[in-house]
Amino acid sequence: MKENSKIQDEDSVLLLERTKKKVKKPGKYAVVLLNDDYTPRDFVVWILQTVFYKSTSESNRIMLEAHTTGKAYCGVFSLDLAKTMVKEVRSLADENDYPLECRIEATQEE
Ligand code: TYC
Repeated sequence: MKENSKIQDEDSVLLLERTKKKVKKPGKYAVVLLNDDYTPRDFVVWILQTVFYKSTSESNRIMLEAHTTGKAYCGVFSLDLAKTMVKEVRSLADENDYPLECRIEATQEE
């Protein structure tokens, strides 16, 4: 069927039928870890293992990337999960008096 094909209904009203429905894919949300000068490296590695379930070597790699470039991606999640992880990182950092920060970045995957 043609897109926007016109269909006449019983009441002779012309209806415009959209045949191609635009389906918006659910957004994906990246959690990004930010560098700072005070949080110990070991703590950042522990956060990556505990909150993001990363292996020791992957945790070290991500920590070093944030340390050297200023930020590093921890993964892509649903918005709910990304929010929960950011909250978890903040509360663990607060409990330990570290200024470790992370944020959510919206991505739109094809
Ligand atoms: N830059 C910190 C230090 O030298 C370590 C660190 C790494 C902190 C990564 C935050 O996201 C971070 N102690």
